[in-house]
Amino acid sequence: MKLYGYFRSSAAYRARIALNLKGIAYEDEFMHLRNNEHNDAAFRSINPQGLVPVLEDGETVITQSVAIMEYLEEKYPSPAFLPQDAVQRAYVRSIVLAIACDIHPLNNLRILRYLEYNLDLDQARRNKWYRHWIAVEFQALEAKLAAGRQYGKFCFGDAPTMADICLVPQVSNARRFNCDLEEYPILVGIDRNCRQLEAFQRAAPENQPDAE
Ligand SMILES: N[C@@H](CCC(=O)N[C@@H](CS)C(=O)NCC(=O)O)C(=O)O
Repeated sequence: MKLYGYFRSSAAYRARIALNLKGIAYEDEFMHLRNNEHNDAAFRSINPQGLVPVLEDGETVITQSVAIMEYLEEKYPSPAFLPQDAVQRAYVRSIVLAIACDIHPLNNLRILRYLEYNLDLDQARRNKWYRHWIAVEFQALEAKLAAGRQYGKFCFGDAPTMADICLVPQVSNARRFNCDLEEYPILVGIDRNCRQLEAFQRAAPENQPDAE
């Protein structure tokens, strides 16, 4: 398999963790987002959205990190990163989607660039925007996990699921933007537990060959 990614891309980070948890070897193809390589015609012909990650499995091309995770889970069911029970699966997916749909898109590179170049927001205001959306959704996620009482070492019980695969890259981004995480002891504790696993460590931005 081949993964188009970028060391700092949190969506590609999800795909790397998922591949590592499944024990699947893959080849990297790096798209330097800061240098706009993802907007080249060559990459747009692979993913018209011009976003990473993209997973190639033979002739199959899969865009969207959540679709990539679901594909890997279906094709390689063991070790599973979704629970067996339908209600529990829905619970894990609700955490996945809270992060992938309600946090990440607001703080993506193209959004931050739009704020900078089209709306003339300076760095301080862009950081305020970034930290605001992290705080809104991390508060909700912390409350959800506390109320759901289903977390253990990980978001759901004591084995990593897709929820953890999404949480760790988002916490990593929050740290990069100096978000205050003190209010989220459950999220921070789960992030710490995940980062002790080799699959998460190998996927970390600083451990990628294209890391700067
Ligand atoms: N919903 C997509 C999001 C993909 C995405 O936004 N990737 C970012 C990197 S984390 C990207 O390619 N950004 C390029 C840009 O914003 O210009 C997914 O989960 O795969």
